[in-house]
Amino acid sequence: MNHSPLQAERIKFKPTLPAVLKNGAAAIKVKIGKPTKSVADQAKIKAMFPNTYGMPEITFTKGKNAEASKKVIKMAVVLSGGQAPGGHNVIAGILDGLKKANAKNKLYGFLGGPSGILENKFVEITPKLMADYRNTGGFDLIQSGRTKIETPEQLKTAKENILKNKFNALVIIGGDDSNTNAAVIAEYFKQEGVKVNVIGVPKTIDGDLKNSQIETSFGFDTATKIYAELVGNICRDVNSARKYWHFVRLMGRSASHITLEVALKTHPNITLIGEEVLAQKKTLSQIVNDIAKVVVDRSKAGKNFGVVLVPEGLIEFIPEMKSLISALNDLLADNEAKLSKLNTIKEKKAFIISKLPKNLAALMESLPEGIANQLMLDRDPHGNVQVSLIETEKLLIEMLKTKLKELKKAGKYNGKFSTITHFFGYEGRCGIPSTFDATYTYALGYNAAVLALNDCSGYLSSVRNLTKKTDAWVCGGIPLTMMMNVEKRKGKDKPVIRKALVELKGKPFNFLKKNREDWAKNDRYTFPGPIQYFGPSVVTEMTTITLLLEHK
Ligand code: FBP
Repeated sequence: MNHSPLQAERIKFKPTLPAVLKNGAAAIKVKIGKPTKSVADQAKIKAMFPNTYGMPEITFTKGKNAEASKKVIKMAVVLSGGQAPGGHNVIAGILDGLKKANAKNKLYGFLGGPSGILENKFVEITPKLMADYRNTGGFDLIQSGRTKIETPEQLKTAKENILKNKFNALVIIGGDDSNTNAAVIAEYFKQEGVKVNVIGVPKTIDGDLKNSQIETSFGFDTATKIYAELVGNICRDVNSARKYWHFVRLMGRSASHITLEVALKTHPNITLIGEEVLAQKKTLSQIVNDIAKVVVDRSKAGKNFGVVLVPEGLIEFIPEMKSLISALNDLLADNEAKLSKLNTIKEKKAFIISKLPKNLAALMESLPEGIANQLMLDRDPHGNVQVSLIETEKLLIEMLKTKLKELKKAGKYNGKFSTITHFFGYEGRCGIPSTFDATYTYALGYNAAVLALNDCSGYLSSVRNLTKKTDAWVCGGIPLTMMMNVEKRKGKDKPVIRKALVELKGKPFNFLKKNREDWAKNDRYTFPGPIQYFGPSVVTEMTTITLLLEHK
């Protein structure tokens, strides 16, 4: 494999292990905590997971554990969902944890995500193969996918393939949905008497797989550093040219953690946070009015420029837009035949509007043409509107232009509003992991191997105390069922790991709230620059502002 000079140097990096993991599984004892409960809906979750509910939290301490290195195991790993920097290091950590315990232990990787389990496609991950992927970004060693193993047939196939290959453990590296799936598989295996340990690892750049036990998901650190570098550069460009308003939409399918972290790192003029919009029940036009106020005020101060951050999930947090999308999903599904007979988009739109309740019809009519069309035409394989494809930043700009025209007519605004749009998402998901992510993921993987060697099934690999030196990180396992609640999915009760949204009473959001008036008026931009892999520890080892504030 060809490596760039930086990657070649980076491959040599040896992540420090937390002190407790340093001497391998034979020197790690399992400390059993108290039985646990799910975060909500205890009776329902208990009934859905009779074999894995209530298991105790596990913490690792130093001590003799000869058993863990006596057995020889075959372990399989799978990457699930969107890419996140550090995935390869989780695998490297698992491999090294297994080999340190017993050189005969082996690791295999299912190919292409969970569908690889169903299709029985895998490779052996040997130390030689792994060598080229240490500290690299991406998931290309074994790729990823979004298949879920849920139906009785899929669960049976998974069991047959795992047993056929004599695997003793399965590690699922994924986000909230994938780890919910890990819990379902762990429960199914126990119910079937299959002695295969299933362990999850918390991954997602979105940062929404976190709770009182999981401090952060891996990938969030690197991805937000990459976006913050880009946004910081835009802030500097804006401040130099002084002629454009830049609207930047940032990934995060639902929660606004990425946008918040990037705002804390760069201090843009306007930051929209979906969770706040929902809490304040804001309408689209109220959001537009808020932005317009800042544009007008800045213009009066001679500043016809600025930077606005927009979270990818914003649309679904706006109550009226959420209602419109849900009504459209139903209408489009119920009237498919009639709609297919209409020839033009104009006719389709008129038909849809005639079927919508009055308030939603008015909202649909007020939307810019391109967005209204997108809402009607771009649908996913289930027939639903593809919210993540909606270019919210363009929607806001179109509506702002109309608003500013009105203000101009009324003599309340006399500025220039030239805009440039960006969407940053895929740019950050496969970056070379930061030192924090490289070290955290290696520890998560190593820790997952230790959990498997101790027959802990149905656990999420947990490494905590992350704002302290690596030596002091606390390792162990959190029962997956502990993080669950019941939510309605397609009209049915489903057990799911609760997604962590931006906490409006939390310190990171409050920092933004306290400063945003100042950032709106005055140009307090900061320029984080690129991720540093070499140099003073103050820049190489820093983690997210979110984590630092949450631990303050
Ligand atoms: P995960 O939750 O699986 O980690 O993926 C998150 C994410 O990167 C979102 O931020 C984004 O909306 C989505 O994936 C994009 O998905 P896809 O890769 O399927 O286009």
